[in-house]
Amino acid sequence: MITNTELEYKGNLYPNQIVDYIRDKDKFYFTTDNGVILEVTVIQDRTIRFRYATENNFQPDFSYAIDPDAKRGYNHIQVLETETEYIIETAKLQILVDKKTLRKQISDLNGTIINEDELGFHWEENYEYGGNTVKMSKMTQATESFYGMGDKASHSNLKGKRVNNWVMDQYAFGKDQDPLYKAIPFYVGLHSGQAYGIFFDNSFRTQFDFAHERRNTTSFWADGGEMNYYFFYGPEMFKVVRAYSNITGVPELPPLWALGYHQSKWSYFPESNVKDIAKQFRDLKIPCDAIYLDIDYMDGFRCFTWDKNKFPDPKKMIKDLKKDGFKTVAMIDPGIKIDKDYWVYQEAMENDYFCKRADGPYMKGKVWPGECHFPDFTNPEVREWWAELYKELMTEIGVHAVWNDMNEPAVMEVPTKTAPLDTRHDYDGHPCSHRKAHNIYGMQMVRATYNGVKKYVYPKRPMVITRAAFAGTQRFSSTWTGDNVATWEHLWIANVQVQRMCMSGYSFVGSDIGGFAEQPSGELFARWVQLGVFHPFCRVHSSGDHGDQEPWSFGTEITNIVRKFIELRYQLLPYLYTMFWRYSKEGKPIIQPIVCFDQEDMQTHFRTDEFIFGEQILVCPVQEPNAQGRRMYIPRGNWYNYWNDEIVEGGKEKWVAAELDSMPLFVKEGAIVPKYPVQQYVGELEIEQLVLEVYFKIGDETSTIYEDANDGYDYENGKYSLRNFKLLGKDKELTIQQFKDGGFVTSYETFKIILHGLPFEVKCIEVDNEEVDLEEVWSAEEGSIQVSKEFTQLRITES
Ligand code: NBV
Repeated sequence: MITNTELEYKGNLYPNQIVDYIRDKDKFYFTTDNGVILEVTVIQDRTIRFRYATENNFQPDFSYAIDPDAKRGYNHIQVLETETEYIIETAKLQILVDKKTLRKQISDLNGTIINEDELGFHWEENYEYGGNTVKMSKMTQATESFYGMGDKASHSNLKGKRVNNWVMDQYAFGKDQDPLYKAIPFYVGLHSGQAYGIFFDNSFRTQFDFAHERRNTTSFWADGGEMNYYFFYGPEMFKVVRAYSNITGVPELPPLWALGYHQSKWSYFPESNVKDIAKQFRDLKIPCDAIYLDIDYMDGFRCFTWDKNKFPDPKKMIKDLKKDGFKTVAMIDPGIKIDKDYWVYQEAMENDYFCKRADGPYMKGKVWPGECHFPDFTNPEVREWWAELYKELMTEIGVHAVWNDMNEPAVMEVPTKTAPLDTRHDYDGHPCSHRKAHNIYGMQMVRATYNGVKKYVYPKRPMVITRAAFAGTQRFSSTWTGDNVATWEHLWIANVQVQRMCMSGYSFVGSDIGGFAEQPSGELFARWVQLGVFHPFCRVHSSGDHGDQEPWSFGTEITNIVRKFIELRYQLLPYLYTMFWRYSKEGKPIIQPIVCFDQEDMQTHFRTDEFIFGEQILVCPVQEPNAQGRRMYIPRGNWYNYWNDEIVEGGKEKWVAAELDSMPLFVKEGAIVPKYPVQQYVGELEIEQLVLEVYFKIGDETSTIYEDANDGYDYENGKYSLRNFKLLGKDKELTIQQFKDGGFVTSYETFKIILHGLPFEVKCIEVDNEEVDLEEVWSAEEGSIQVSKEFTQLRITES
């Protein structure tokens, strides 16, 4: 083994032997002879924080990523000391700290190594900027795979890759281009059937090397700050994501309209154009809930102003659109035009809210309005001011939601595309340069926006969208993947990015459907809509400098296909909403790559295309032109082909037919999938009956349906309806039990239960142990049963 002293010639410094150990309840401090302190905190049995100081000195403990409401608490901690190591044991893990090197080894309670330091912590002093480049290297375990890391446009399994986290405006980015718009320094590792996660909570530029430079090593490092990371143990992947979500937070439940289909373009103007687009949706009966106003609604791109030539009466326009069921979403950028006659500029100047350079002048950058200054959103007072700016926009003019763009921050005409690194930031009372604040700048902007929107749409729920993000931004805002391109490759990228974001704790995400730059063919557009309706955020957006990109822009055949899939999304809204509820409650990813669905099946570890929408629907987009179907991997278990009820056995690859008006879509056997009728927008119809699509299975399966008023906060006071169904299928019997919770009374009284794959003839139906008249409830033609929503047990038999 190479000793630490031998390694020092490379310019790196290493901890040496432990000379002091202190325990303070759930915290453990190990101090080395050369002044390194390792702080280990047991946050939960499966969540451990590791933090290192050099020169015996920790920096103030402050992070924007961490959710102040993160749950803490463990069942068990025990410490043992041997001649060579300290051993900290929790109810799930065992952490060994080597007395000579401070290296750690983490195992489960059976002794399986989950993660171990290779060289472990080391550092290099940064004489140019001060502080250290902090580094950590780990052993890569045999067959280890790596997932997560935000919006990387690369193969979902990052093994063999090196990635870089520096929030960047990347117009028309390409496959494998890095970095992109988001910095989420969190990954999930998987080996020996066990998953764990590491979140490196450091806002400087971070890099991760997943067995790229050296096959047996996985390492991560940052240009400054502390080596400060959280370790999460699964062993299931979704539990790792859940534990990470506990630490960095989850969003509140969005209003249901935010899950509808949204239409955007850069830009719809003037007012007549916006209204015309809205009218076409209704005339063509294509459901749509929101229309977006891009930067051109502003007066000379000044945020919080209106171009009165294009939009003479925005308040009335928004009101008219609302009558027709459309919400209006407006863009707000961070750059504030330098214009002494502009009130936002004046207020910021008077209060000294703009960022300054190290030597005193304001930071200046060119964006859409010309030269701009940029509010320092890392100053709490600036955030409060920014939140208040939304008052008029939301309460007076009536805008429903806000879209923050360019908040990396993007700056034009400079090679770095962003603010100079010496720009100063308050960082909530921990003054620093842009090197440290860059990655969280957009996050703090959208945090301020969220606070304003939330305050001014109250008692409704807020909806905010951001382009830039850091770990934890999911608490405040939904997001999209930025300026993609209308190519088939980008359809692949969008699919991978959204899955990856969901595995990075950021589930409220979608891509610009159809592509932002360039013009899609009708076929590409249709295939992208098919994917997009299964993404948590579903919006068509395009740069508008080419042809149109509305559902009807590509001829009747495409319009009909697009309508069919948007209608399917609206039917599946109660299913999707339930997933959002689960996500916002416990951080479970809304979309799971199939490796997360079945991590024990090695065949899933390198798949990119197939994913599970929620927990029970398998989706696989067609990503090539002229396809009549595709090969795909069906995860283990039995699945119903959604379109024809054919049952397929998983655990193998299969060719699945999918002409342009179809796509590979499967439902897990045993699932109960709720459906609403097609509506042109959320709330258009009062739901008179809830359809339950029941997919028969021999054996049992549970399904959940969450509903509430679709907006507002009554659900927090118990006004929700939670139904847990337990399905139990036998040769000649199907039983469905219902367990209800919550005080919300749904508008419908009955369920229409549609039975799929029932292997016997329905001869007898019992509701709560009483036989009912078949003629009254059963339609043999449709294979459906009408039954009161109150039942607790439904039994269907052949005799
Ligand atoms: O505001 C214009 C666009 C917007 O449409 C897009 O969605 C953003 O990602 N914005 C970028 C600025 C211009 C990009 C070339």
